Amino acid sequence: MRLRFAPASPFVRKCRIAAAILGIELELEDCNTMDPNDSISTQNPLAKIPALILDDGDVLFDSPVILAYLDHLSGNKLIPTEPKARFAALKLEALADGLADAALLQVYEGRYRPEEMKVQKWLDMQAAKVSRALAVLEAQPPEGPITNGHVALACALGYLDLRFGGIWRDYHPKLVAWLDNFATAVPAFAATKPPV
Ligand SMILES: N[C@@H](CCC(=O)N[C@@H](CS)C(=O)NCC(=O)O)C(=O)O
Repeated sequence: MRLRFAPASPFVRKCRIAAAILGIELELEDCNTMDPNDSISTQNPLAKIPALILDDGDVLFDSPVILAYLDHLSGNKLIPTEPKARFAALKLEALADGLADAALLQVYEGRYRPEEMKVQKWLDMQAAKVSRALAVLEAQPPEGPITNGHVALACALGYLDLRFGGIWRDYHPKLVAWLDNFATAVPAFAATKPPV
């Protein structure tokens, strides 16, 4: 299986870490989502990564679907099957992905819009989503065995470290400790750290 990949993507990182936890090998294939000629736009009409190219040529996206597929292949070791735990893990994954999305949109605003066209109100709205999500997670950091939600949260926090200078660390000591514990338990977190 080939994963369309870019080193800084928190969503690609989720898939790589999940695969490592589950003992599944993924081939990485570079992708440039900004290049209209990159085959990603035929593999995924949304032209987003990650996209997982299966051996039969079928393509899976987005990252929650890929994690669910990898988990299915490995006999459900990452996403709990018991309903209460399952929906808690899926909800945590959605919250962490949403946090990463709101962070990513702020980065894209800087990357794609000329300075004079920036809309501060919209940037503030995205920053507020990140702040609220962090506050909720700091109040009650995830517990228990590692799930898809934990993997997503580690990658979202890693993205804040990469693109926002790790400022979140100054105000969220419990989450910092949580991420340290995750990194100790999951060597793939350090192994997939994006280059600065
Ligand atoms: N919900 C998607 C988000 C994927 C996403 O936003 N990927 C970014 C890279 S980190 C991307 O491909 N951006 C290109 C674009 O938005 O055109 C997922 O979980 O996979």
